[in-house]
Amino acid sequence: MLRIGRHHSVRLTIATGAVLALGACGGGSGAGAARVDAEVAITDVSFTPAVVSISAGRAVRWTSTSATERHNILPVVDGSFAKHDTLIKSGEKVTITFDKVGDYAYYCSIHGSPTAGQRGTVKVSGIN
Ligand SMILES: [Cu+2]
Repeated sequence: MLRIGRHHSVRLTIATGAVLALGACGGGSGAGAARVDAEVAITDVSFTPAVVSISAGRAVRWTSTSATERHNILPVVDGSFAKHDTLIKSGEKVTITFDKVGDYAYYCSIHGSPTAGQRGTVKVSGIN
């Protein structure tokens, strides 16, 4: 006697879902850098202008016009924004994006401190 076995077909569903974790990129104007809303010159002993105002999600760009001195950009409240603690040379540009509303005081630790000397503030307001 010949018995015909039943064939159970098993479907294998192979999920090949590649999950791409995209870094948080400020939102807004396309991939990459956020729009620069304010420019600050880094001179030998100051940030000029010392106070700038931008909208949330936008960026501030610092440019060193300081021929020989080197500088950094440190938040007075550590962690309040992405600090730039490597020294900035003459002609170099640094762009930092600010995502949250608030007043962000900063300073250069070479020529200032949180309370004196080379300091500045970035005022970030909500988008209207
Ligand atoms: Cu400095």
